[in-house]
Amino acid sequence: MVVKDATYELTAFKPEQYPKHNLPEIALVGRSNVGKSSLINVLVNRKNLARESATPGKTRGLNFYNIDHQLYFVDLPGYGYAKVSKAEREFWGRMIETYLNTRNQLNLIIMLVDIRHTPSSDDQMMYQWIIGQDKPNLVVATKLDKIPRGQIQKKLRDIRVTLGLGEGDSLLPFSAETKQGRDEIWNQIRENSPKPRMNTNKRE
Ligand SMILES: Nc1nc2c(ncn2[C@@H]2O[C@H](COP(=O)(O)OP(=O)(O)O)[C@@H](O)[C@H]2O)c(=O)[nH]1
Ligand SMILES: [Mg+2]
Repeated sequence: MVVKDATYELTAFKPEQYPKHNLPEIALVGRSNVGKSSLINVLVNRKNLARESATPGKTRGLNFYNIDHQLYFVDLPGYGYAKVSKAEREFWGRMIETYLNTRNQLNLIIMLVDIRHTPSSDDQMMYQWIIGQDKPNLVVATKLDKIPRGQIQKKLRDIRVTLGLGEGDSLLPFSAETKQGRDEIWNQIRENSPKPRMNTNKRE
């Protein structure tokens, strides 16, 4: 996938602020620091489009990125960051929930977990909530480069079991360092995109 033009468009906190368009949106959810911004940067081949933050919890609103006027990535605030007040956590929770619940253009929810760790109770809750939505989803296990090759299958199994993924549910390992998994993620995004209207009279 070659991306020509990827631009940060806006940060929204409430629905009135979401960008107005009819393009498909792909949302990224996961704990702070799991690698959401890094994943966006690798997918669009930019070093620093989505700011990779060394300070967890920094991304506070919903960040919308316009990709070639074809689709949007929506970087959602990371959950599970301990050093914020309960009120702020609840505000984030509602902001994420409102978006995921009400956004018609939302086409695919990508949930990120760190391949090194068993998914937390926050991750488990999030995934249960996601599968309760009637939208396609994909789980990506990030930071693949940080574990020895021999452990990959065991870690992926652990994630599958802990989150309760079914046979048909996709789990893709990914590394922002080596870019391994990039093409597979794009394939999933493509498979879940609305089919363009074909300019042909042929019947299926
Ligand atoms: N080694 C390695 N580091 C990563 C990977 N993905 C993210 N990171 C690092 O993890 C930290 C958090 O990443 P970031 O993308 O900001 O996470 P976010 O909070 O979910 O947006 C940064 O220091 C990244 O460089 C990866 O696949 N491999
Ligand atoms: Mg981020």
